[in-house]
Amino acid sequence: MTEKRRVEIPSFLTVRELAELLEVSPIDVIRELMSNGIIANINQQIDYDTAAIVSEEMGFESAVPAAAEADVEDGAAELPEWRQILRQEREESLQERAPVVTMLGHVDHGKTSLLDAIRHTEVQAGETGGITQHMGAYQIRYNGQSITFLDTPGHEAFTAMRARGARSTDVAILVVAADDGVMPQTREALDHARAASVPIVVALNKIDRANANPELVKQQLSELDLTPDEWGGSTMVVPVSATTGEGLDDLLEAVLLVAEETDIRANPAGKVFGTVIEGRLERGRGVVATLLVQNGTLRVGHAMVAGTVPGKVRAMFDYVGEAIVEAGPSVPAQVMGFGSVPVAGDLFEVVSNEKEARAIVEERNLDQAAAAGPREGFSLDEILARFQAGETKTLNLIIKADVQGSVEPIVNSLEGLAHDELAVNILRADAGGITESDIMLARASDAVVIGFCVEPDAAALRLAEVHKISIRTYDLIYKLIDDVDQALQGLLEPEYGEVVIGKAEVRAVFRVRRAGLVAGCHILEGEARRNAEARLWRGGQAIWEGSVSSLKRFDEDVREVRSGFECGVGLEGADDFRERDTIEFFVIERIN
Ligand SMILES: Nc1nc2c(ncn2[C@@H]2O[C@H](COP(=O)(O)OP(=O)(O)OP(=O)(O)O)[C@@H](O)[C@H]2O)c(=O)[nH]1
Ligand SMILES: [Mg+2]
Repeated sequence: MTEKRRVEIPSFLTVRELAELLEVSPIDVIRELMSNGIIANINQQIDYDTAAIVSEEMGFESAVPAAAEADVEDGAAELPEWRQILRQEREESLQERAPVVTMLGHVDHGKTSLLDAIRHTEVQAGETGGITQHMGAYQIRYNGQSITFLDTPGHEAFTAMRARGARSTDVAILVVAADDGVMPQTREALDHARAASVPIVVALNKIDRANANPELVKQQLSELDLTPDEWGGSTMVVPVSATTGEGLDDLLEAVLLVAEETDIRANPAGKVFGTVIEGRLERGRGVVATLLVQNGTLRVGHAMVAGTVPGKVRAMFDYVGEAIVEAGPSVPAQVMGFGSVPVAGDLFEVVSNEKEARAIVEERNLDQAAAAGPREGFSLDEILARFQAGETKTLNLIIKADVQGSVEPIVNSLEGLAHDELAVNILRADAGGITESDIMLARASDAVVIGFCVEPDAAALRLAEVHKISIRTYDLIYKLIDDVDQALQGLLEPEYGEVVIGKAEVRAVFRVRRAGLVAGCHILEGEARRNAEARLWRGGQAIWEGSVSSLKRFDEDVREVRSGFECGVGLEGADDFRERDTIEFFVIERIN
């Protein structure tokens, strides 16, 4: 038997591209698709699964491209790390757990509102400007079944949070406003969900709006290969309104239905691990981290490690703030007891004791240091040296934010601001209040301290006053970015140029005692100014250029003369005026 030819098929491709790959006629591909019940034209996109079926039936062995293959084990495409660890649990120890559902979508499409409507609370109204800036975790009960929800922000700055939200979840709800349709972060969120192999339910929100156009949005969804099931596709698209509550039951039913198709189990008695959803420094409470337990049961007193942060669970709270002593699979818990703020998105695990936690951290730190090597161009000394040598023009910044999850989007957005020759240098970016140490660093590096939802403490304020260090605080990320942008503009080397302010025609020439030769002029346009520069034109040629030495109306010295008026103009050192010459007045101004 001849061996099947192997073809590498990308996640999405058109019928034409598949035909080219297989070196067959597109007609044959279309015919094969039809025999599988799929009516497609030559330019239509099909997904990997469909393409794989067709190519297999046409006698090929299909495979994902080599680059993607590294991440694929046993046919499970890019399983998030926690799922891979979970596979080490024995089958018989696995029990049902609450599905974890992440709200994803473009800014303002109603993710938080939907979640509030589901929970009957009012978080959305309480957020600054109604814009979600970190990740929230909640648990609800629906028809006797628990469901864990993660809320993510839709603003473009928060890519990493959406990616983390998609990776930590069982089901993604892609929220699309029916009056706005598919937008950039809708696509981005979809990519994250697909990259994490997470099933998607679409919530077509705001259908109460008069300008809602659900049919158009469904069309857009189809183009993203999210064809609604009512149109013969396989995506559940549920029309809802967070405002009226319409469709919420259908949405939850759809989510539970989709969840049935995935493995939503864990071992409550197994190895305790999960994902850091959020970490923050709270006044009076210290480090508080929101952890989503994904396997095992986290208990007060457990020693733990999250990334390179060791800790011990001193107290735990559920999402409404009630103290709890344990949290099992799918339970989001606010945990106190980490040594510093853990990084959102990192995995955490319980270890046997604090000593082991510290040992693991030490090892990881060593590994990281070895892997990172000396960091090019990021050492403070280096930046300072270059700055002092005038080699770079940089704005040095120290960023402090309330939660770890905000640090990253702020840093990313700020780094994206760099103008041609100007760099933004972030010397420190951490979660936590503004302290003396930040001010000292700022002083040493001529940096500006920026606080996001945090304030300087009294000692820091004092020190900042003494050393005249500027501290700016914000509670909206966009204002922060705007301000820094403005500051950067201010740092730009100013550029000066000529701005013509007026033109005059010489109508008579006088010789005046002491003032010398004076041109009797009529201002044709704009104005003449005493402190302006001027250029004398004759027959299309500039014959003189210099400063205005006198400007008079009748006998009086004046500062300016507007168009339509007569005046006497003296030009420094010019002694050759003729009738019909023109004088152009200009000033040198900053033009950027
Ligand atoms: N009419 C109507 N308005 C809605 C609906 N859902 C949300 N809104 C409004 O849309 C705006 C944005 O809602 P949010 O819930 O904050 O949107 P979001 O997706 O969480 O926004 P980010 O978290 O910033 O990405 C608010 O003014 C809501 O009142 C809805 O179903 N109908
Ligand atoms: Mg929101």
